[in-house]
Amino acid sequence: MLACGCGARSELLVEDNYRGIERCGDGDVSEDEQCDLGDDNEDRPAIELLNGVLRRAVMPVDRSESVLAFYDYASESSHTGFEERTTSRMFLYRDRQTARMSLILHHGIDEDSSGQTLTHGEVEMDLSGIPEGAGVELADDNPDEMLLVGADGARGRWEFWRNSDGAVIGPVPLPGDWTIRITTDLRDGIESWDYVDADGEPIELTTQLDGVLRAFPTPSRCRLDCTVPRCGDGIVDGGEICDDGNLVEGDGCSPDCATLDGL
Ligand SMILES: [Ca+2]
Ligand SMILES: [Ca+2]
Ligand SMILES: [Ca+2]
Ligand SMILES: [Ca+2]
Repeated sequence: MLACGCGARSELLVEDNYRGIERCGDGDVSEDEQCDLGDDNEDRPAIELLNGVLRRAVMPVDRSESVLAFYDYASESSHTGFEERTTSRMFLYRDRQTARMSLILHHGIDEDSSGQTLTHGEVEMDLSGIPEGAGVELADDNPDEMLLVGADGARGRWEFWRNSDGAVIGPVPLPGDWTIRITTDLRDGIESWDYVDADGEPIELTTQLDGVLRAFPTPSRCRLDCTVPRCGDGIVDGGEICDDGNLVEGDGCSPDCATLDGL
């Protein structure tokens, strides 16, 4: 007769149920948890990106130059280095010298400087939740192609031949308390849409659903992994503008996570 071991296993399960299995999210703080607020645990990063089931913390691309210098509008095109021939890209950009942040959108690529040809492109975007005080800092190529509409909206209607089109909207505050929603229609030439994160890596998005960028002005009291947010833990939480994982000054992020110092 073969021993199945079933009896021993069910005895173990009964024992576990009897003891109760501790886990993050059950509202009890166990030894290996810093906190546990049960259903009130939440992640509140400084900025998050949502697109359907996608939900992740993101940060701006940081450079030590103004957003307009970085966009480098010439030859009727952007030259950020993130251009792709058949891709529409969006990302937050921050000038490290002033900590001023903007939203950059661009589609396609400049034929003159890249040698790549996209004969015709057409993209439409409708944005809502543009933060108060933000405006169109640059419209590539024509002011009519990116307009503020209504109380907090913006409308992009771009058509382009052998060059890129796009726009810069700003300033976008950080820390912030805003939710920018972007509806995208790739009408011709452009085939994909993505968000470029701080490290330059694109995150693929679907145009079937809105892309949403959201800023939290304060950290959560307890994260979903039962850790307590703090400055210096390497995670840029709501209310922080940086967190380099230390409390050292002069290395790019101040010990209170409120200033881009040094560098
Ligand atoms: Ca727990
Ligand atoms: Ca253009
Ligand atoms: Ca932190
Ligand atoms: Ca630091």
